[in-house]
Amino acid sequence: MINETFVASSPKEAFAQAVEKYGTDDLEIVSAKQLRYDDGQIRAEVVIAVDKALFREKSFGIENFRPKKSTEEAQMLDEIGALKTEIDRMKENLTEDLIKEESVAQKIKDLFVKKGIAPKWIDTIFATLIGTPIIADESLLVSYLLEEIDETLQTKEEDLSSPKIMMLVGPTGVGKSTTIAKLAARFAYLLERPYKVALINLDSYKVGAIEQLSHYAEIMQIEHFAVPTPEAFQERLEALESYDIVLVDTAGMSPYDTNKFVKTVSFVTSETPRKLEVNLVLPATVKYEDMDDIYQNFSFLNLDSVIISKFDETRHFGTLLNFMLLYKLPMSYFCIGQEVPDDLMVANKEYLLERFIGDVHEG
Ligand SMILES: Nc1nc2c(ncn2[C@@H]2O[C@H](COP(=O)(O)OP(=O)(O)OP(=O)(O)O)[C@@H](O)[C@H]2O)c(=O)[nH]1
Ligand SMILES: [Mg+2]
Repeated sequence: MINETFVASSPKEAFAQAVEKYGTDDLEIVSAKQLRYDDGQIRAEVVIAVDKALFREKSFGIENFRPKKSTEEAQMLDEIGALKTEIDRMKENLTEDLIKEESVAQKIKDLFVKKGIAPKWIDTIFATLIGTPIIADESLLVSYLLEEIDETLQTKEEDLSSPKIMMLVGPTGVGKSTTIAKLAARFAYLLERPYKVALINLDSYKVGAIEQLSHYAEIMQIEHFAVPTPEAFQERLEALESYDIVLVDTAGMSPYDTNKFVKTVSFVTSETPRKLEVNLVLPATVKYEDMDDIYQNFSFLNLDSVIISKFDETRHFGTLLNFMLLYKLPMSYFCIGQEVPDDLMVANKEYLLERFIGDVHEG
């Protein structure tokens, strides 16, 4: 409470002032007295007790009571307020953009991973795109990834300008012998000029392996030989020195078959009269879980290229692409069916990419 004094010529008038100010006569009167002032006049003083807040409100008004800010301070506060609103708006937009970018990138990553591409490879590409408009735009991002795949893929041109030995290695049943027959027919009969071709079979494990190759060789009238040891291999190659192309078939090996593996390595590392090109035959149907094992085991043979077989047996090429992106081996030929000699083509990136794009667009 606070004591407030009203002064007038009579106590009645002084009280009337208090009633007028507070709008009520229900006021607590503390004292009422008449005094002679220094100027000789007699005046009445009525003191009432009022609530502090009510006193401030009635005396100064609520607005007036607040401490007055200087114009400069008020201006600054206004500016800070505007700035804060702007920051809040920017924060909102930024979060929206980030969420949008993240969801576009995540969606495309999920799609490519679903198609068999390794998340690690995608992350490496995305890391180079942060802050660019590409990462926030679905179709730009898909095109960018496809371009990256295209650039990373390598093909090996068919080069028959000098004599060579081509050995085909790979897991069991991937189509090595069939591909040898297709290649033999291509080189001997289907190119601009005929090449002198011979076949050597190192596969002494599989029942009927020699017969399988002999069958094709006899139809095509191409020389064919089976050799049991690296020494015999060496001798045979020397005897075939006048041939343009010697194709060498090997036993299919599971990546865990050490016996066959050691034997094949001994053939590969034996002295040959000319360079031996080792080609891994990999089916387009390769399983994601098997990829690493296949590479780890066969890369010991110093692979020159990869021949992709069984293109016709799948519509999903992501895992195969993943293998090529990860190990960066050039592709040399594609086998697109069982028919000898027709179902063979020189490797071509567009052919593979078109099929992959078809698969991606199916979602
Ligand atoms: N659909 C399809 N089948 C193929 C292709 N290439 C080979 N094959 C088939 O795959 C099977 C195995 O072929 P082979 O040539 O004997 O395979 P391989 O790698 O020599 O097998 P092993 O010597 O036992 O390791 C055969 O039935 C072939 O007809 C192809 O491109 N597409
Ligand atoms: Mg075979």
